[in-house]
Amino acid sequence: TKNLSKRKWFILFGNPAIYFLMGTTNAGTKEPLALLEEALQGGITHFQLREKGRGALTGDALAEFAAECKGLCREYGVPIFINDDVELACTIEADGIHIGQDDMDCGQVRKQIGASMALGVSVHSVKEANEALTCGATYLGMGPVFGTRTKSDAKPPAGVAEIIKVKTQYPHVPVIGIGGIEPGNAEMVWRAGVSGIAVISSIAGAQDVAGQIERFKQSIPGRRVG
Ligand code: TZP
Ligand code: MG
Repeated sequence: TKNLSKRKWFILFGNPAIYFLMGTTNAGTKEPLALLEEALQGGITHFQLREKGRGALTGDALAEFAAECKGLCREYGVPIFINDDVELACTIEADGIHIGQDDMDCGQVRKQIGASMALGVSVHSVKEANEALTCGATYLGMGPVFGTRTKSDAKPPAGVAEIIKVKTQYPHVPVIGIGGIEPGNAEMVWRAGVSGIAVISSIAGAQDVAGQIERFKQSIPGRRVG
């Protein structure tokens, strides 16, 4: 299958992104692939496989699950990113990889993945943004904006102040807000200038996944209709 990022016309963050992150441990009582498909049907625009925590898949089981996630994402034309696992990202020919500050050096990652795979880097300041962009980041993740219970080692809630600073310094760089984002608090994140919002629990834990994604879409300023 084709690597979406190799297509010249492919713009990674052209429209406001509803970027869903999930691993098998976020699926609750649902079957993880069924949850992903519900989210794809509901209209997520980006997907990141973030397989973490107690009972997380490893090895062949993880590679198999990742390949299944990619297959589903392809059916819906949604790019798939792999959290913090260069080897896995390359094995399944993911569209991108996402790393944090405590993960591999981003220059090293860019070298290993080559030019055509997208590279997302989590940053918390203009300084970290500058470093990430220097080593070839495609987009930046920033958060946690609000309190989150999903990431055990998350920093304290940062609000949107640093997002605004980074967007002021780098207006054309896509920034994705993350951390405790729900339909009811998403508007201030959009207004900070993000290209998208990244969500785990508010989508993975929703009764009506498609309905929740629709509520996120309605939270985009100026997109309250249609
Ligand atoms: N990075 C910063 S906060 C976070 C990550 C991966 C977790 C986001 O999960 P939720 O459930 O949307 O708060
Ligand atoms: Mg990480």
